[in-house]
Amino acid sequence: MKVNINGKFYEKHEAKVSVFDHGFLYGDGVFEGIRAYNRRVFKLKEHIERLYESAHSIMLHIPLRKEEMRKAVVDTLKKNDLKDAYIRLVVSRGEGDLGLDPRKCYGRANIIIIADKITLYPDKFYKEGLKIITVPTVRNLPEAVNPQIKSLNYLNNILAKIEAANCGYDEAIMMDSLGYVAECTGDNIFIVKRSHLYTPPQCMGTLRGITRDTVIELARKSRIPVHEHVISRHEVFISDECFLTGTAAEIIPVVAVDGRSIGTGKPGKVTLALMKKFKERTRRDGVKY
Ligand code: PXG
Repeated sequence: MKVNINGKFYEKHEAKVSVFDHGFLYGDGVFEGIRAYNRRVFKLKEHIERLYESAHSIMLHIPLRKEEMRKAVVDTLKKNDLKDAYIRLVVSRGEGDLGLDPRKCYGRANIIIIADKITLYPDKFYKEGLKIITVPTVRNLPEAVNPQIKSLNYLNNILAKIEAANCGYDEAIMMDSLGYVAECTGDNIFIVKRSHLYTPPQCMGTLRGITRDTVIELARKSRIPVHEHVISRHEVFISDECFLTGTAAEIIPVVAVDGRSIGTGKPGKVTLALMKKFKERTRRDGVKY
């Protein structure tokens, strides 16, 4: 595996950044998780756009133009000769001193691009569905660290993941500070009720996921009404179907939440239809390399 650090390629064991990098010391930086299917990078433009928005929000200057960043991602895929891949693009504040003041980061941002393969969940869960729970850790408040910023500080989500794992579950639903459903630790959430699709609005504690946007578009094209609306735990329990979306997980059915079975307890019709459409879309669209 060849890892791209600031435009140079390194073998996996030699791909290193300084322990004084503020990404390591403070989680000061931003990232994206991107997928490539069949030698096409899916939604590359959207991921790069979101990366630069996250960076702008935390006042992190990325020393590359967006086109150069897109090219760097494509070059890394070519270098690794991967047909299907998961790309982790990280931009950290760079090296500084031991204080958290980013003005003391004398170097420039570090840009790291790793291209690898991942399957997040075993195939079984895509066929049979996931059983998940809600957890006590509340999603970051937008007024604190806005969940729209894909920052290197993922402790909020990791704490929720730990709580799920402690109870024997692989994924957790996080609520916002008002007690409504926000999202999962690395995925957005959808429910289906009477053939309408619902997902929490992005204003409270929800990342505007690129897979989420794709699913909304696919659903609308299939004439399924979509509502971005607050969802309570009760509404999840009584939904006909539930599924999660994310670049890593793609679309994964949920068949139980907090011990309540969802719908028939099996992946639902709407979910399966959207999974099929999503698969077709990922094979067809994207920047060729
Ligand atoms: N919510 C959160 C909090 C995320 O981190 C998503 C939703 C889905 O967004 P996209 O744009 O990918 O559809 C994400 C992004 C992992 C992992 O290993 C997943 C993400 C980020 C980092 C790691 O599961 N997903």
